[in-house]
Amino acid sequence: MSLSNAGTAASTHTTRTLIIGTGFSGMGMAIQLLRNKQPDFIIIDKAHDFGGTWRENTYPGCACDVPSHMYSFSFEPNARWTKLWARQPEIFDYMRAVAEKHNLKSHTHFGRTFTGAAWNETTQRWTVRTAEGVSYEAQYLVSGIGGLHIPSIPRFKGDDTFTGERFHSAQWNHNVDLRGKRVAVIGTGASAIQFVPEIVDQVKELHLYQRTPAWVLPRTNVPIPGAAQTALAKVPLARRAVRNMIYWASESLALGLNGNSNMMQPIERLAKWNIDRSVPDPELRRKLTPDYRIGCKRILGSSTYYPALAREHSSVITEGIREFTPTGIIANDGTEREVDVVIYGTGFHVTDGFDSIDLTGRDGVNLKEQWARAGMETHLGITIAGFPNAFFLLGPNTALGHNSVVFMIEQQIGYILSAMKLADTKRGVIEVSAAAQREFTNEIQSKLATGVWSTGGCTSWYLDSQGLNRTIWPGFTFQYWSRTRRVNAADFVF
Ligand code: N01
Repeated sequence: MSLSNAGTAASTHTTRTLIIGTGFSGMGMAIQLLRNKQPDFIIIDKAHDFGGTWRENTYPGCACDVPSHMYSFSFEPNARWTKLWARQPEIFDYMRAVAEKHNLKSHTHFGRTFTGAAWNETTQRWTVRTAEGVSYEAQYLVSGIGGLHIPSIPRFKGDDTFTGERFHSAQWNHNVDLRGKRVAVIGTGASAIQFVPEIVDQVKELHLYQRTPAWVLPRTNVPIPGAAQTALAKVPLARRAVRNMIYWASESLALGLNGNSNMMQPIERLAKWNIDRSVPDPELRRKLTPDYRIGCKRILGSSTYYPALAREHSSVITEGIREFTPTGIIANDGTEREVDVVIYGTGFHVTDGFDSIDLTGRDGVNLKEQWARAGMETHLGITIAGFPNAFFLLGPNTALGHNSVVFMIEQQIGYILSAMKLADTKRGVIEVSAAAQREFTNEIQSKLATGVWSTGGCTSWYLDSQGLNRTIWPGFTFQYWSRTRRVNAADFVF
């Protein structure tokens, strides 16, 4: 991709709106700015293509675990999804096609790594810095950095002495040929359960180091026949009906997640049945059966994960990792397994991932320090007191355990556009009040205290270091829609 419009080192660009990231968030924001006749914006991205997480994650089997007719822009439907849960290459292609259709490339500076931004009281603008030395002056700053982009690679004693290959699922090393290799996988989250069944046939031995078993519902990824795709392409009403059906089916899960965890019992029974039918060995079944309520961690879906682990050459190790050696891994029970490759399916820095945003707001207040002192408080996950004209897409407490985050992103984009419009009727500056932010945070945290994430008996990456859930929206997504469809001027100071 061209860098021709990205400027040279040490240059400064001035723009009305600076968007960080070219994933669903950044692209969606950009397209809506265009549709609202506000073309004065620049998107920056560290990489050289659109797609965000769908550009970065290329591991075998990488797919969306939300049906794609829902996990796509409502204003850019794709009748041609070939599978109910599209795989990464298809989603990546969709995003690139959407970017091309809206000519986003002409607004995008690729190869620009956001390092921080500071609010300038004098100019009432954000000064945005990049690692490459190019800077930007912008009235509005919109973060579309996503929640899951900094791989978390745990350290183990001796790991740097390991002489084989090691890589994280989000940084898959496609140069490593796994055929005939002894492979260790660490982690049992959404990524691992997708790539384990894909590699099991290639490898000589597969050793899965499991700290906590996941609840996994049966799921067969059905292809969408060509005739159905054509019908969906021809009949927009049918497309909308499919989307609505998926939406409401997913929403029903929020009933159990949000409060009455008894409602999760039938789903838990289905997941238990999935283990029982797939794993004949009682000892392996015991290892794979979680002891916490389903939904406490993200619910996974696969009909191939358990059969992969039940294979002769697979083993599930639950004793924990004591240390690495140059040729393998020693578990806490002292058993050493020699391996050629270690794959980390160990997830991402999530609540601490926001630490990477070095943002300095009014009076020199640093966001990271403010959050360390007072907790990750925001208003609707979008705005933060003390940080005027800065907006966050998929900010704290707006990720989902039950439906499509693209839906949340679209509501947030609408809200941001309204907030900008409101600011323009004032002095061009808008800042949420500390009172509105406090009220929202208290409300969310009291709701979360009774949800399955807090009462389900597990720990998860939804929780921050103080055990508070700073990740999930504790409600139906239509409640979020209702909360964000209008900007309440009383929540802001101007
Ligand atoms: O990561 P995870 P992921 N020693 O954090 C284990 C999204 N996603 O990449 O459960 C040993 O879920 C950890 O163990 P435990 C989706 O939102 C979406 O799989 O903490 N093990 C866990 O088993 C998803 O939720 C799609 O005890 C260690 C695993 O590593 C999110 O990405 C597809 C460890 C990490 O699981 C993250 O999923 C894929 C240690 N020190 C992913 N540290 C879609 O389809 C961690 N673990 C949209």
